Amino acid sequence: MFVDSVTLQLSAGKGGDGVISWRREKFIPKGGPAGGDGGNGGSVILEADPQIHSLEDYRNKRILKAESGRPGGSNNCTGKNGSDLILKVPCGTLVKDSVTKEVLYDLTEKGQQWKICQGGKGGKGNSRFKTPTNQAPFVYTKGTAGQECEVELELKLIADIGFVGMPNAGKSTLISELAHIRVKIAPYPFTTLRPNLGILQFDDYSRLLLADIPGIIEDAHEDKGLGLSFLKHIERTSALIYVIELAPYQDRDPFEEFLMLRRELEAYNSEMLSKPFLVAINKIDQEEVASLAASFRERYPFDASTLFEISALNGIGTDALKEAIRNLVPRQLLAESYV
Ligand SMILES: Nc1nc2c(ncn2[C@@H]2O[C@H](COP(=O)(O)OP(=O)(O)OP(=O)(O)O)[C@@H](O)[C@H]2O)c(=O)[nH]1
Ligand SMILES: [Mg+2]
Repeated sequence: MFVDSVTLQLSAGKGGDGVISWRREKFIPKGGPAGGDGGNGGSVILEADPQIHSLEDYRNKRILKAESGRPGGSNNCTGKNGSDLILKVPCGTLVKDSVTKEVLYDLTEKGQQWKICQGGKGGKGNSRFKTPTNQAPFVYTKGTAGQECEVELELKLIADIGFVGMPNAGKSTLISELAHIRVKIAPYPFTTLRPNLGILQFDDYSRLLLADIPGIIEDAHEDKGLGLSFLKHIERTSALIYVIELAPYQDRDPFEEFLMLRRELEAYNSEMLSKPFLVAINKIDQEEVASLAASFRERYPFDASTLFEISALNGIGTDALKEAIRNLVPRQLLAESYV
């Protein structure tokens, strides 16, 4: 199950209390205070882990607590510190205040950590309060409480290139061809129900991260089909590839579908339209599609060099597309955190 949003109540561990205790040894009368300090409470830490692709681990765990520190002991023994609770989350996890929805933190890099709740401090044992004038203090302090918070974690995947297209257009077939990964492909709409990530590798070993998301239909912005919520996973990409299906025996106009996709992207977030993009007209291997492709090309208002006729299934035209993808995204944006 793909989960990209969860609300969690987090609490750090409490500090252990200091104690009152006395040194008692046979030949040392009035041994003085010997109460140790409490241990510190464990903190709650979020860590971005590229091996994790969804927040599903947290779906059934709403309340998470780090360990508390142990109280101090006699003989000036300090209590054990509570262990930190490290919560692994996917790269691209935004931490938001659950009420105001303000973004508090963005975990983007592999291994990046954020201490979200600081553990409480251990209290002081009575040894600490010994002074020249008070050799036998009956004083200790309690450990302080750990920090607590309620936050919403929202995953917005970080990829270089996002695929956009109607259901059945061949997006998943294209990512499997370019990134050599196995994903679910089937001849019916809405096969893909969660984003697929794949690495496109070039001969010089540079690589780009591709994201295939579920298909989009007309009025998706009014929640038709699967709606537009999956677009958040390509919102942070540097560029887009529109995958358009040539469907020769159906009364469909691929160019109108391209315009529709752009309208839906605009309805979601108009900045999506300012990303660099390529268009891949797919399924060119079929008969009777030449006129559909030609008509698309004629009406295409953008630079002709951004338009590709491909067959994702048979690998026709995909090498040229791959080369164009490489030139589309500046090199420094290669998603190294996924390597
Ligand atoms: N003839 C032909 N069929 C293709 C080509 N690319 C994909 N298909 C077929 O089209 C169907 C849909 O392919 P998918 O890759 O699942 O399409 P999708 O865009 O991921 O679909 P959703 O996940 O439902 O949005 C499958 O039956 C594929 O085999 C192609 O280049 N030529
Ligand atoms: Mg798919």
